[in-house]
Amino acid sequence: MTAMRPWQLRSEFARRLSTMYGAEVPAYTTLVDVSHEVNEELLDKDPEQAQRLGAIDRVTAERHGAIRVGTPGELRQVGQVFAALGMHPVGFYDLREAASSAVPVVSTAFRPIDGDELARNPFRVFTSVLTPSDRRFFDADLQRRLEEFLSRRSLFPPELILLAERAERDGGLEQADAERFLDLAVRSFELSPDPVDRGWYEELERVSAVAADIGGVTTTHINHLTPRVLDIDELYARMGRRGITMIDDIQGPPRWEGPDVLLRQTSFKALSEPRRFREADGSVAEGTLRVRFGEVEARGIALTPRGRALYDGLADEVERLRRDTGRPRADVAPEVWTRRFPRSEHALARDGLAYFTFTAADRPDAAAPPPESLAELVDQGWVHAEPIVYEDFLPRSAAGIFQSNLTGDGAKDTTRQAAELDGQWMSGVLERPLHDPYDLYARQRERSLEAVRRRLGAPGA
Ligand code: OOG
Ligand code: NI
Repeated sequence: MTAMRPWQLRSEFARRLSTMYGAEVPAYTTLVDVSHEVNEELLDKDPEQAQRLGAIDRVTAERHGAIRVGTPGELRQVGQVFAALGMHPVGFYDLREAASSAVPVVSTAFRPIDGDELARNPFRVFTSVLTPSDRRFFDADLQRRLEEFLSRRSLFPPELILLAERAERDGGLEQADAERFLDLAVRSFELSPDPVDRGWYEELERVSAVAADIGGVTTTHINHLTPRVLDIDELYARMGRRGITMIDDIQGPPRWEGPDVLLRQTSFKALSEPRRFREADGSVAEGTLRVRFGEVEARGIALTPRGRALYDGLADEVERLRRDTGRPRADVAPEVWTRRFPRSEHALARDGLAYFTFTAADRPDAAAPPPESLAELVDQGWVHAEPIVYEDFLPRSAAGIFQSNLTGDGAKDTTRQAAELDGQWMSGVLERPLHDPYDLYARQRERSLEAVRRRLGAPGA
């Protein structure tokens, strides 16, 4: 019998989820095909450049998904299932504050955290949990009925949770158990054919379409699966030519002359899918719902807190200019970036704005002692800097992505009390440490610097 290790379970889970989603949402398959087409072309043109932020095998298999659950208990179970796949909660995202529309959830992302695990398969899942205690969205009566409804459902069969616990404890599963685990796990994220209670769904929809999507049904589902593309502008143009209308914008940093940083994403709106509804009189009628959509992303270099502050400042400036001048974002943003953001990776590394790993270069002429500072070591060619790819999400873009299946704006009453939920709350619910993305990048950087110090004996590095 062969054991499957967590990373093998993760790869296989991602692959099967992709097959399932492709069968259910054919436009997703188009997105994957076009992504691969674009990636292949770039690889042919310049293999080294194309693979600077990840080997092509990793990028080709790379996906992220998104799920939404209703209760702390459900979130804890999700954490258990993903732990079996070597995916750990990273970061806290509060989407209740999004300016554009009301989204009553807080979120984290489950993903591998070690460099070698990311290289094997970086599958990640953006996971949101509903916030029924937030008075800006739900009054006491609706909160009570919502929590009651959610307490009666069970998203994951007990057998799945038991197998997940065993996989985490033993560092994998034997073949037969792995097969069963994968089967149950994938099935938990399929769209259910069960009829939807129309009255209840519509009541929640008046508060927020996301509340209805989560709390209006008795199951959960994966709501998008996102391939990674190396040139998202090219992909955007090609999708249009294939007759698939994307949202108006590519979110995140603009296309510009300088380095690619963080994350750029775009999506197509949720498609109308047939669903059955239970009406007030108990009869079942055919109808449609828009709950699943497609998204694609291009990943860039991870920014340090200082780099991120600069990024957020530029995003605000672009938004202001766009509003004041009425010019499109795609015109305004590159101008602002050209004026204010460093033009080269070298400058990002030197100014501590982005994360890199460092390796000591071979210097046959190295008779002189190496300089003390990292900036000098890099400038004088003692040390090579390799960018660290951004493995996380952006709250602003995430809020925009949520719009992909919001039909209305919902009703958020900002005069009422917010529920105080933060990373500590999330960690308590999960009964697991919540990792800080910056710590993870910094640790990777630090480990590489230790090796440089050992090689060069340079104290200031
Ligand atoms: C999650 C939206 C966030 C992303 O890529 O930023 C997300 C959702 O719609 O549930 O997936
Ligand atoms: Ni997404």
